[in-house]
Amino acid sequence: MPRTLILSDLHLGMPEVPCGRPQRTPQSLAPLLDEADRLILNGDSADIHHNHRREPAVRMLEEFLALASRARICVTQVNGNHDDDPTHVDHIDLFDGAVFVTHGHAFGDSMLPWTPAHKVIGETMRIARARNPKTIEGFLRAAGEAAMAQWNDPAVHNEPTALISIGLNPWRVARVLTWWRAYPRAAAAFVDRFRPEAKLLVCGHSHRAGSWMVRNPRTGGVRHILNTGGFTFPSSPRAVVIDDSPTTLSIELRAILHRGGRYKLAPRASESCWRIQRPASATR
Ligand SMILES: [Mn+2]
Repeated sequence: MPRTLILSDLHLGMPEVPCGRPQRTPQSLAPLLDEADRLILNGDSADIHHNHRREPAVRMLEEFLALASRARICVTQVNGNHDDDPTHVDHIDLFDGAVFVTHGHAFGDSMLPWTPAHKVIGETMRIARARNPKTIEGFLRAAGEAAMAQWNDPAVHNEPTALISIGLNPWRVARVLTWWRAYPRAAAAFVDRFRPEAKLLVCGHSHRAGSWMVRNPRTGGVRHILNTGGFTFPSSPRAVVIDDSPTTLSIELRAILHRGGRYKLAPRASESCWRIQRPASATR
């Protein structure tokens, strides 16, 4: 039974902070490669655009991809706001469109409402969306362009943009909590608009792992939102594990444990599992 593993927000190259999460290295992440036939890195895998983190970020990502290649695992890289790259994809439709995968920085009007870069990001996104306002590709590319506006602004490299910085500022804490509350709804609205046929959305970006069922008050339909959280403060990482058989898709949100300096998939699902019957005529 082929298995797909979806991870997000590894943030390779981001330095650790006191009381932060354990360091990620290619070697510490290697046990996760034993668990999959296919790996989807759903954005913010490495801080490749940050002036001070680029070198370790690129090196560690390349090492991790080399380990995956040696293990014969097919890797797909999805763009996040820290690792936008035109050669990567902005989204993936899996299993005949039943599962929609995207990083999650395109859902709202601002991807990082607690940061000083909030204004330049929001303004760039607004202008970029107006050029192609109707398609999912337009929205996702606008988010990529807005993300790069942050990294092209030298001032942001001196500002704490990571979520750890919120602890220093109560106003930022409030902004994050408000954003976190609204995030599953914004995610569901994005899917309603661009992928109404999808049964599940897998995203990351907010560093708040979990599963939500969001009801659309207009249609009464329910969207399942799975967020894999992140490997840095303040989240604990999770993985979406998809086992694919000819008749059923089994989808689980699993904790990722840090034991003995290595990241491993928890043996059991931390949240409910979903089973989706595949149409008899479906092709993969
Ligand atoms: Mn992100």
